[in-house]
Amino acid sequence: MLANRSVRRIALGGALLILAQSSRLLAVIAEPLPIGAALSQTSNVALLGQEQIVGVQLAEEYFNSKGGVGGTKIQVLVEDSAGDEASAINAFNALLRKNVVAIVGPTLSQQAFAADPLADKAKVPVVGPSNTAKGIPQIGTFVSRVSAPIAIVAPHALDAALKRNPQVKNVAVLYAQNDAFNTSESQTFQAAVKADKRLHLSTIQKFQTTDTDFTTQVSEVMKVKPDLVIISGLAADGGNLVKQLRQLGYKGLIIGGNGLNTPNVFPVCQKYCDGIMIAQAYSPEAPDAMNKVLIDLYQKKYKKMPGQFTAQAFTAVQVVVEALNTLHQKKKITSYDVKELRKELNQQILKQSYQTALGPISFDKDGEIIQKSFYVAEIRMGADSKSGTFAFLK
Ligand code: 1QQ
Repeated sequence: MLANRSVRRIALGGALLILAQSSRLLAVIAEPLPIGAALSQTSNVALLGQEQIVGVQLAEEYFNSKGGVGGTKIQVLVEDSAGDEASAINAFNALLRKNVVAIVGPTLSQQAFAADPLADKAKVPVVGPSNTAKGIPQIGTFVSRVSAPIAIVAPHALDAALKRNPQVKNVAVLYAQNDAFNTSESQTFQAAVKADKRLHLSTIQKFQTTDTDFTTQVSEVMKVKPDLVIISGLAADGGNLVKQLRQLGYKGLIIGGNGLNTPNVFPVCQKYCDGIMIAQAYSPEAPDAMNKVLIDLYQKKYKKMPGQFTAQAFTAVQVVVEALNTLHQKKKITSYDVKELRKELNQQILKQSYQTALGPISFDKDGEIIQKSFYVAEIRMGADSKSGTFAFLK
């Protein structure tokens, strides 16, 4: 197609731009290959996003050390998607202007519902690294995710809690109603509690991800004398809620949702984080070869084990790189028109299987991840009330 048009090639900051005479920017296969990452680096959501940045950076380093895409290096371009929809939209637009071949992001489902349609319209593949709400892959043809739907992951935590204390009867559920993921996750928990004849859904309390004072909700929870409290919030609000619940005397089991699934919650609830049970789509104990690779890379830098958000972000980049490598075997990657490349990349992402740190994965026709193994971890805080670990339950 390009051959029919008169094209001019200009080198610009290391990138090779191909301009059509029509002055419409036609194709950019820049070297290194630009892969966008729209992840939260500021706001409260950075408690979750920070771990993802580490994941995409380790992936960039690792896959480049393995030759990138047929010898062409990749470059992960990070834009801060902060904590709200507008910031995610800005991050996506900035990445689209940089002619990325695909986007990994954004951090929250709430943001994905707002920003993903832009990429879908521009026909740029989006691989969700942590979007777990119902309906994400259905946003559009160009949207897939490596983060297993919360409807599949979350019930594992309820099973683990009931195994820990088979006497559980009264259950209190709390969730951040201004957030799509937390609403989705809570619906899953509520349905699972209602479906279990041993359990009674005693109260449902709502809050906002921006809340810091949970006195009202906690007093309502205490009135029903729960044996189990299930919290769907993000790290800052969820962590504070746990703290206030314990400070007001709650002694029973606590399940935290995916929004609390980070060591960054430790400074928020401190010693009160101890015992929170959280379902996991990743285990550092899984035997997969790529998990060993990730753990080695991570330990060298951080002297501890990676968490789920790091592993999923690493995997999102892996998926893009491996699908690009498959395309490269058919046709040299740098000879693609960028629009053609994105379209073929999207199809290829959905077609192949991957051996990842999350185990073997593939996608269904909608771009939903197909993953086998899920886990439950429990937070164990150290005597200093600062350090803690995620202990994986057998
Ligand atoms: C979502 C989530 C968040 C907890 C990811 C950080 O699962 O928004 O879907």
